[in-house]
Amino acid sequence: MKRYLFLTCFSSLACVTGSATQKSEKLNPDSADRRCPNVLIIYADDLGYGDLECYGAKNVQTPHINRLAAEGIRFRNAHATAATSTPSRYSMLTGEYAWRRPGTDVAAGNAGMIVRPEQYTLADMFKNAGYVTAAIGKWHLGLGDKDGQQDWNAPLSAALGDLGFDYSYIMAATADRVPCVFIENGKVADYDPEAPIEVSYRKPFEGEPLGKDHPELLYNLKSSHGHDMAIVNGIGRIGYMKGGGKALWKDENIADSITTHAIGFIREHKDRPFFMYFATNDIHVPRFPHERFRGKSPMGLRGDAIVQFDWSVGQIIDALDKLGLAENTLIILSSDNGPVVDDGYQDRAEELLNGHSPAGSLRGNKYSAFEGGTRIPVIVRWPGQVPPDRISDALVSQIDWFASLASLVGAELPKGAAPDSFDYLGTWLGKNQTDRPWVIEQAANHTLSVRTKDWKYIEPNDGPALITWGPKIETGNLSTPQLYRIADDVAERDNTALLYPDVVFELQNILRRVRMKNLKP
Ligand code: NG6
Ligand code: CA
Repeated sequence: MKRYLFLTCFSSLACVTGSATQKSEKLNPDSADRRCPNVLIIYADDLGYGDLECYGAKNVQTPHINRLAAEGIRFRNAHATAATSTPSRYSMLTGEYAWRRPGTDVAAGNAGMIVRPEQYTLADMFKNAGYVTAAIGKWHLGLGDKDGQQDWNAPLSAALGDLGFDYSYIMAATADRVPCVFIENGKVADYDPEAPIEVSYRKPFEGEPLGKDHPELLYNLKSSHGHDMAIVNGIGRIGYMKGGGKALWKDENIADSITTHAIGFIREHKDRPFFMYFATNDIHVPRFPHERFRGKSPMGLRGDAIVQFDWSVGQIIDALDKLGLAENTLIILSSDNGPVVDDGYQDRAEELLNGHSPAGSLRGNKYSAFEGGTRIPVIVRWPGQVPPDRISDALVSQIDWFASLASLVGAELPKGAAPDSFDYLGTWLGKNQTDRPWVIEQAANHTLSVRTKDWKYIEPNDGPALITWGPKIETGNLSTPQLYRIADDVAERDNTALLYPDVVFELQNILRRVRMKNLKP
């Protein structure tokens, strides 16, 4: 059991200016003292570097996110820690690289809790600083004590309450994985006692039709690869499921449900500092936005899912405005990994791109060791504290949100907490453009890369050049070292490893030392 001492949360001004002369005052978090900013992480899923209008997208309009960018900083060299969801989220929420921990790859919907209750999480940090904390939306880091042992008809044996979240309303994994129900504070939301829930990733349940045998039942979306097991809401999923009844989600309502819950939480806690991790289902597959977003982009469902994501963001900033909280809320908007076009459903995403480039000018997509896998949009807004309409080209990584936000609220971390996270608060808040000297990126097959401001090194590995399932996505794998001079080869076309052996050596050395926990940025 973790103890919460409610000791921290100093004057944000002191933290922001870093002024040694300014006295840090302790705040009473239960009072209406508004100097601790609310912190809201808006985390999209599979949203690429080129997918937002304010990052150059032409075929989709994102007015609300454009507004955040106009009122804050748009980072152009920011990186997620991994090219898939679970390791990226694990790293961001624990401040520890996922590749240090076995069992942090893309999790099944019945995975046991991957972040262990005794680990110190970002939510623990905020809770200890006196914040009320919430996780809303996609979780994908396991629930319960053990893989496959959950009883979905009772309170789960371990859930987000054990990780520092006071409130949670989540999807266990992804929308394409069972169980297709929301979980509120460790229990299935809107539980239907008439339809007890069973979940398996091993064998089907007798009498439950499967997507692979019954394509005629896939009335909402058909699979392009995989996603042929349980059928829920006319969509094939990964994994087998029985029951759920009234608790089953309707994919077209997911954005509405999570946005409503997020706004409800904000309203309820408007008078004290809150931390909210708002992780959207958009724009992950199955892309099945609500009817009112259909046709809002010329790109079909994938574009419409971006519009729906932008709507959710708009609703939240509108709620903050109406409650008078905008000035006192730090918003960080980003994505868990790079984009993917065909990720398993016949949603015509590829065919309707119409020249749109989800990863912008970067090579590679989700799963990849190339930049497109992990370089993602990051927008930071905090009116009055973060300069408006700025671009930052500083090299930054989501791994540092933990230590930087701890620094913002004056939290002291327990020994061993967030071991890979470092304080770059000044960069995130636009006070300076200090680069991280290096950033480590993890591809889907665990290949690691090192980015510096000018270079990118991808360690050699013998994996295939394209992912082995479905669409043609470059993995970035090569059996020899790759070195790209990113400064003038952003698309990673020209492998210069043989030309610059000393740079290869230097970057390999960084990687070796980071692996050994023997190098700090
Ligand atoms: C893959 C799924 C893909 C997506 C991904 C996880 C298949 C064929 N593909 O295994 O659709 O769910 O896992 O995405 O099943 S992530 O963004 O959550 O990491
Ligand atoms: Ca993702």
